Amino acid sequence: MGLILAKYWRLLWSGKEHKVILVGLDNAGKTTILYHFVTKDVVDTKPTIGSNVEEISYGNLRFVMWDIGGQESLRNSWSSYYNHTEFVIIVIDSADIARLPIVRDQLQSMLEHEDLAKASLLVLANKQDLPTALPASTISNQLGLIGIKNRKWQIQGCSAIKGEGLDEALQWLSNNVS
Ligand code: G3D
Repeated sequence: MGLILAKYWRLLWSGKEHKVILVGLDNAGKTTILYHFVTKDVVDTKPTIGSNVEEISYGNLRFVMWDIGGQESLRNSWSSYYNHTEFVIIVIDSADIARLPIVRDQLQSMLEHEDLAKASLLVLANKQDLPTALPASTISNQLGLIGIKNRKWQIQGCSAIKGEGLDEALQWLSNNVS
């Protein structure tokens, strides 16, 4: 009986776990955002070699978030994290205008991957505190988000350093869990 109850309890909880991958170019702010979700503080970050993973509770939901390294040499390994992903969060340095075409290409090839066919997409236009940051609407146009018809998507401006826009991001995830 104890064993059955333990199994039931595990199943109950496993049903509430939602896998999220955080991707984006290096320096976009992925790690800062991940640790803001965990601690609500700004932490010192180092470039992600491989990945960081954290579990985030929001209401009665549990998100398991993978922060995947964004340096050029690591981008080819992103697809090994795609399996069972419910949400893709792509983090963008809104002031890094020169690299937006790279982000657009990365995003397009991710969305074509069969393991992400059912994943919803949240674009975080980070570093909105910088004076040269493009607004989220301009980034949305440059990435061609309006053309995405086969999945739920959202773009959210944010500043991980100031902690702005991140509660809205978690709220969107929780409103769109499957
Ligand atoms: P990554 O994990 O995507 O590579 P990090 O990015 O989280 O390591 O952040 C890269 C740098 O951007 C860090 O600065 C971090 O403090 C900064 N950063 C992250 N989010 C914001 C933001 O919203 N606004 C501003 N102005 N800076 C941000 P350092 O100096 O440590 O390299």
